[in-house]
Amino acid sequence: MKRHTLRGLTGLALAALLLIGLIGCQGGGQTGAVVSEDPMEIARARGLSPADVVAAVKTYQPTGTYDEYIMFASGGHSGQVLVIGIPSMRLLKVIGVFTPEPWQGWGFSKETREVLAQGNYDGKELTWGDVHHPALSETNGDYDGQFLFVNEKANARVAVIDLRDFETKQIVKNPLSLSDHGGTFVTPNTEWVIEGGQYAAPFEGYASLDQYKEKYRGLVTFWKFDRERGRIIPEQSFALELPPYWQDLCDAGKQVSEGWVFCNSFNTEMATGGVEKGNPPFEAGASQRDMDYLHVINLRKAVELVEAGRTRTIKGFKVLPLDVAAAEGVLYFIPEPKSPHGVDVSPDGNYLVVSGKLDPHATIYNFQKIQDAIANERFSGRDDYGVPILDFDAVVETQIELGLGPLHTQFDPNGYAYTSLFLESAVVRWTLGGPWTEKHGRDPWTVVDKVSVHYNIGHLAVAEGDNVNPDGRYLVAMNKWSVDRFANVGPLLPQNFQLIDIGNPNGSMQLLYDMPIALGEPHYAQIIKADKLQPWEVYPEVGWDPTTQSRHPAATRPGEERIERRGNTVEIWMTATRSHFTPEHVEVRKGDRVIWHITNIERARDATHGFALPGYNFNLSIEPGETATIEFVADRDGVFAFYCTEFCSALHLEMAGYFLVRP
Ligand code: RUQ
Ligand code: CUA
Repeated sequence: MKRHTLRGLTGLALAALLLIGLIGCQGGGQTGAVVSEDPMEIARARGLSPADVVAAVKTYQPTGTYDEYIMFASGGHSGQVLVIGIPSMRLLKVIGVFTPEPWQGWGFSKETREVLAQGNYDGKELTWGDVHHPALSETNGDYDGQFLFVNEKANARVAVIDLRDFETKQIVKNPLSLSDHGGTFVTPNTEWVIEGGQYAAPFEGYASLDQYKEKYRGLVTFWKFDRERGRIIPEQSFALELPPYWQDLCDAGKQVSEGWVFCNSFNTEMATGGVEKGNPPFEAGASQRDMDYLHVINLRKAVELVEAGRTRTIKGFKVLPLDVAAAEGVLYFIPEPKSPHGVDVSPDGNYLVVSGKLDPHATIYNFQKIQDAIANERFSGRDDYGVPILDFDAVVETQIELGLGPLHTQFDPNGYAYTSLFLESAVVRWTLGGPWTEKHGRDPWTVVDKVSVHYNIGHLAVAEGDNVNPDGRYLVAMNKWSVDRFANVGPLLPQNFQLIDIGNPNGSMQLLYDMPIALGEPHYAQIIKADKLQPWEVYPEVGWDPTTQSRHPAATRPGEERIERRGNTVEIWMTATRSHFTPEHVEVRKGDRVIWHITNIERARDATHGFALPGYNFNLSIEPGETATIEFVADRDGVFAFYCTEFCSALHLEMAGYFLVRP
């Protein structure tokens, strides 16, 4: 197409355009018009370096071709989850999770409103979220592409997303804690979805800060997942009571360490702040000690004790008490330096990597040594709550100096680990030791490469980099600050995802692409091989309820449309297809209760219809086959035109009707 346009230009016009391009380039690298067909000439005109051209070629995804990987990223404050293609870094979907999402009608239909309401706090509706850590379901420690779990830190909630339709099916509100952070993580066969806590508080009611040590508690919650039903079963779930240290990130053991769970913590000082009262501020009070505690949890043992009835019930939820856990070998502590953030288990399950935010080292623990220390009771003491503390020297494998502010680590298949360096704004690549040494053939436990990122990286995600079979290939740096990377859009700046090529383990890492994230602070992401996902193209049958993944009781076939009145209730069974709703007139009396079902009877892919009812604050997205319901009291009289909100056909604007509310 472009070529035709070019042929149509006169030589003079072409020369003029080229000149504009070249002048523009001298003015700052970006040009409006580059008309050459010669890649090198275009690159020169746009001021691109050879590395830029390589990066462009590595990330460009021609129309109609698909990305090799899909990344599920937290949507941060938006309360949603982002679906991003890799390597193109194209945004494919925003999944409504903890907050209403108008385009998808998420939280507007009766069905989805009920799912959202599962996350209410004591009946109070919450309209934002602080989404942190997505976790793909696993089979034998490998992503299986069936479900995605994600936590919401501000209110300690966990959501279940079904990857057959990329929609949220369930939200559970943790009854015992208000905030969480160390979740979600799954056990290698997704029997348990793990939600670690964060800021300690009393499980129930009020207690003053003087009673912090006695009354405040931390916890980690094990949510039982029923894969058949695609739901968490709260009655079969339990929490493990922990000291009021601020538990942080967790990871599930895998392979040799399957059955164990590891969570790091900070504020083992049990500082309670109060800078205004002359106390040390939290950031100082919580950083006094050289060591905090890595929590080592024997999950199998915990489950045995829960099944043996050793729990207490608090607020209707099973809790395995701290004294039982400490006495029965469920819980051990390991000293970990200095306000650590995150613990990551190597793909073989042998090594645990912990980075201290205030320590340039990563500390690597050896799982077998931990087992030996437990068996031989190599304890250096117990904490104030009676939890045995394993002797640091007995369990540590090594420490490596990585750089400033190390945070999170992921892995590739070649025996390399990748750690984010927050203070240094870099990603560092280093070698694992032990059985991994022969894979990379280099010195074990050694830094081999570093690449700068922009700026203040938090998490990083490697393709399948936290499961038992990492792919490597790509790494995404999830940067908190973007500063000067994008056009100035005012004082609030987007975050910056940077795609990095890690495909050549013997060469250096290469920065490929910047993607601004403009709706919140994503924390974590996971990257799955795209062909592991097998989502539906349309719903399996006409009249489908996505919230139950089964036939909707109000499914309506063509010819079955009707309006029925029962006393003050008016119920409508409507169908939608290109380009009309049936019926088109709906008339009620003011004060009537209206129950309105709409079935999209289309079978064509992408033939989604919207349904807007202005004045009553409804918008629905009704995908092919779906039935959705709105329910409300017609408390305003007047005439309300309802219409389709997806430009579905040439006569889309005619896809409308009147809702008449008689006074
Ligand atoms: S976090 S930037 Cu909320 Cu996972 Cu470490
Ligand atoms: Cu249906 Cu527009």
